[in-house]
Amino acid sequence: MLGHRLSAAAAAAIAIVLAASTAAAHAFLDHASPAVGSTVPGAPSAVTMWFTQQLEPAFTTATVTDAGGKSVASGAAQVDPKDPTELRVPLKPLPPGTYSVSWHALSVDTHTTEGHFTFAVAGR
Ligand SMILES: [Cu+2]
Repeated sequence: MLGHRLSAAAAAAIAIVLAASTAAAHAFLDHASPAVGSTVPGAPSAVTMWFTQQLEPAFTTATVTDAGGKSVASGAAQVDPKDPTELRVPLKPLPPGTYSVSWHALSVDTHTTEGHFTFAVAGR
């Protein structure tokens, strides 16, 4: 069961890397915390994503949902004013489970990109 989850996560990470290398001029997800496909031991207070290009805050957003599709964000997704490649979504206290992150970005070169990934919070 865990093995299946990890290999799906690895495939998703590889797909993102391939997309980034074939269209390097756009804002693709570089890395995230919690990491794409990872299982974290405790509930994170936020999902933070770093992109390959600076983002336009007004047209960049992300949602985080639980297995039932319900939002678990405690506030709006925000681009960091000090680092416009960083997008952060604050989270409610998360019970163990798998969560989906879906992002839509407009980069400063006016191209839109989108993607999604999952992470899991381990049970105790
Ligand atoms: Cu572009």
